[in-house]
Amino acid sequence: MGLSLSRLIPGVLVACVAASAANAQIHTLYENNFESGRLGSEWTGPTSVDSHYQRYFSVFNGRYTNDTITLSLDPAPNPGAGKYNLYTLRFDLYVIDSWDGNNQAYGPDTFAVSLGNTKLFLETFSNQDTNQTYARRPDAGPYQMGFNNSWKDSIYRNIAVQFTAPQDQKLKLSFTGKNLQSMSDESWGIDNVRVRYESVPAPGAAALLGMGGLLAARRRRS
Ligand SMILES: [Ca+2]
Ligand SMILES: [Ca+2]
Repeated sequence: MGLSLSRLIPGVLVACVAASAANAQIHTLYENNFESGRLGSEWTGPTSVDSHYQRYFSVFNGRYTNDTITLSLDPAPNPGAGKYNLYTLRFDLYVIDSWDGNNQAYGPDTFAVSLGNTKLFLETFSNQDTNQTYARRPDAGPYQMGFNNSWKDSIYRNIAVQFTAPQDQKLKLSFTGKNLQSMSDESWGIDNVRVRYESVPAPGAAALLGMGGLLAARRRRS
């Protein structure tokens, strides 16, 4: 009995998780396209808003070089026993001017996102003929969109990062550039920042639910 249960549970678990994902409601905790031209007090660091080249970049949160800016948010409401909040951060990244990707002499030119001290995203980007770690092509670029006329620029839309967080403290999401040169040579910005969440069953709860359902089914058959 113990053996057959343990063999069956993985399938039951998958079914439970799939059912809950289909029913789960996705809520918006935060979204900002920065078209108002100002950052709220939820943003800290050397904050700035740029509107110089709106044809490509609209109004955005930037520009920065080797800086860290932080978005602080109250966590989503407690989802209740046996559940947790699964968050998804989405944003557009503007990679501006002469980023060198993995090049060791001029880089590696890195962009990172952290939750508190935990790295959620760490990739290099290039607007040159050099390799980068981020695995997909930009949605626009690289070509000259603005700022330094000598260098191309790129737009990566809808970068998505999933995470969970403690219920009893603020979410602190940090965005950081590293190994970059001066603002006129390598800079970045972010736009269309969205934080959404859904409450999903904790794995333990799903397994228990699955086992309960299985035992009930067995009882009915016997
Ligand atoms: Ca914008
Ligand atoms: Ca440029």
